[in-house]
Amino acid sequence: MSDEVQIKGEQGELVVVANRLPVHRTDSGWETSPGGLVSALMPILQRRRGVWVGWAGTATSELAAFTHDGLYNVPVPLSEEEVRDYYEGFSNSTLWPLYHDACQQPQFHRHWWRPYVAVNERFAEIAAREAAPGANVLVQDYHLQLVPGMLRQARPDLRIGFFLHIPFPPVELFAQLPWRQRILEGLLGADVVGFQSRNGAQNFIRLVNRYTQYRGVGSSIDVAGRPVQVREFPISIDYTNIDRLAADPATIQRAAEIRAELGENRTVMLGVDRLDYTKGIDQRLRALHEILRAGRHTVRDLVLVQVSVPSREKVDEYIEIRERIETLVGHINGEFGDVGKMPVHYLRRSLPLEELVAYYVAADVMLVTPLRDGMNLVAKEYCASRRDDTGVLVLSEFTGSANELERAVLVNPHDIDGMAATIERAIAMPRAEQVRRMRSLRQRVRRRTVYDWADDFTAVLAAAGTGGPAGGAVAAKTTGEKR
Ligand code: GDG
Repeated sequence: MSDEVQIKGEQGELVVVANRLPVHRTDSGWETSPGGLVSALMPILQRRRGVWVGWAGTATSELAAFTHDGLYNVPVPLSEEEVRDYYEGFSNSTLWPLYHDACQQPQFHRHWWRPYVAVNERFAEIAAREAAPGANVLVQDYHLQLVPGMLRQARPDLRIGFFLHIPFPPVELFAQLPWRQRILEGLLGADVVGFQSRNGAQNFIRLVNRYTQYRGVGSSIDVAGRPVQVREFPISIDYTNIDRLAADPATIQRAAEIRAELGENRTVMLGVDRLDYTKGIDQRLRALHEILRAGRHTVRDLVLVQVSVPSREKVDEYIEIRERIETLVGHINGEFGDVGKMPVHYLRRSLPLEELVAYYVAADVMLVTPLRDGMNLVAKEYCASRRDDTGVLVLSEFTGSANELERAVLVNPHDIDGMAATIERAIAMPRAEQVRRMRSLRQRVRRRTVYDWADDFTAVLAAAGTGGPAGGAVAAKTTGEKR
C-alpha cells in the first residue's frame, strides 16, 4: 500500500457516493465486490485519496469507517424502515419501473418519498463531511438523484458528477412522477450529468426545459449562470479480464465439461440476468416454448441454460416474476422434456465469475432480451469471451448495448413470434456469418472498456464547473495503458 492511500480521518480528493459500498461482509471480514464499476474506479480512487460513501447492505445503526484494499469506506446507516421505504419502495418500486418504460406499474407513495429525501440528505451530509476542499464527487445512480443538489448547497466548492446506470425515461412517462421537479433540480446540482445513451441525455434536457426554470442549449444547461454538462457515457466491461478468463485452460476445460453434460450435439443457448421483470426472461421462455411447439426443434437438439441471480427478493413484483418464470420453466420442461433431457436448465443463484465465463464459452447462442435496459453488460461479456469468434448474440433492441453492438441479431422482446423466428435464425446461422459478426462485436467491445468510461467521465468533470480545463487532478488517466 502506498503512502498516498487515504488515512482515516483525512478528507478525500475523490469521493464516490453510491447506494452500496464496493465491499461486502464475508465470514473472514470485508471483501471487494466484483464488478466493472468497482474495478474501473479503484485505480483512481487508490491514487487520489479516494473515499467511497455507501450503504453496507444490511440495516444497521452506526458502522465505523474503515480502510479496505487501500480505499476508505464510509458506511451510511439505514434503518429497517428506510430499507423498506427508500430502497425497496421509492427506489425499486417507484423509480425502477418508471424509468424502465413502466413495464410494471410504478407506485407513487408520499410515505416512500419522504424517506427517499431523508436518506439522500444523509448521503449528502456524509459526502460533504468527507470531501476535501475542491474535491471531485461522483454520485451514482437512481437511488441518489437528490444528492447533487443537496451537496451543491452544502459545499459549492466541490465539482460534482452524476451518472445514471439505468435508462432516463421520455417526457410522457417521467411527467407522471409527482416529485418530478425536485428530482430534476436535484440532478441539476451536478456539473456533469451522465447517461448511458444519447436518448437518456435528450430526455433529461427536454424535461428540464419543460418542468424547471432553467434552459438547455445543445448539451449544456444554464443553471443560474452555472453550466451543467449533459452527456452520454456508455458504460462497458473490463474486456481484458474477461478475455483472460476465457483463455484460461481451466475455463476451457470447464466449458467442455458443461457441453458434455448438456449433450455435445445440442445447440446450447444461455441467458444470464438478475431475476428482474425488466430482463424479459419470461418473454424469452415463451419464445422457446413457441419454437418447441412448432416442432422444428426438440429437446434432443436444443437446450437453454438460464442463470437467474436472486434480486430484491422482498419486493412484490420480484416475488411475482420469480413465480411466473418458475411456472414457465416447469411448464416447458413438463411438456417437452424427457427423462435425463430437459429443454431448460434453470439455475437460480449467482455463479463465481470463472464459472460464468465458462458458460459464455460453452454457449452457441446468447439470449439477452430485456424489455428495457440502461446498457446490459452481459451482452458485452459474452462477446469478450468468444475468443474463436463464433457464437451468436441475440440482443433486445431496447438495451443501451444495442446502440453499439450493431452486428448482434436484434429482437423486439414484446414480439414473441418474431423473437422465436429470430432465435431459430440464430441457431441455424452458418459459421462464416457468426465469425463475421462476432469479430466486429468483439472489436467494438475491446475498443471501449469500462476504463475508457471512467476516463471520459472524469475528464469531462475535471474540465467542468469551477476548475476550468483539467483543473482537478482526476483528469489523469485511470490506467497508464489501455486494459
Ligand atoms: C445495471 C443496469 C447497466 C450476472 N450474473 C452473475 C454475474 N452477473 C454480473 C454480470 C454483469 C452484471 O452482473 C449485470 O450487469 P447488467 O448490465 O447486465 O445488468 P444490471 O445488474 O441490471 O445493471 C444495466 C449496469 O447497471 C451497469 O451500468 O448495464 O443496464 O440495469 O457484469 O456478469 N456475475 C457473477 N455471477 C453471476 O451469476 N459473478
